[in-house]
Amino acid sequence: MTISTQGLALYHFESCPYCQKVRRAVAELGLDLELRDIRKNPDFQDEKVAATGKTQVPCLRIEKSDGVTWLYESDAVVDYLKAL
Ligand SMILES: N[C@@H](CCC(=O)N[C@@H](CS)C(=O)NCC(=O)O)C(=O)O
Repeated sequence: MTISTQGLALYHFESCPYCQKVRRAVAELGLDLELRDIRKNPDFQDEKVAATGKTQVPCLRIEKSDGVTWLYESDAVVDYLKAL
């Protein structure tokens, strides 16, 4: 059965080691997760900073029926994805 990643998006950039750690976990878990590269598309960074006030990546945007939350810290993001 495919694990649903609906409503999830990972804000990251290629050379960031913490982002690499999360992307590796995504690959190991076989998740089809939307990736939003903040360097290739600065609009992604702008919307994240507007929402959270933070420039840090990686960050997982979690959209559910009751709203949007932003999860920082690579270990926390990996734990969240493992628990899906
Ligand atoms: N403890 C954080 C460290 C993340 C981190 O240092 N990210 C760097 C890029 S590799 C960053 O976003 N630096 C810019 C900033 O913090 O605004 C994690 O594990 O996610």
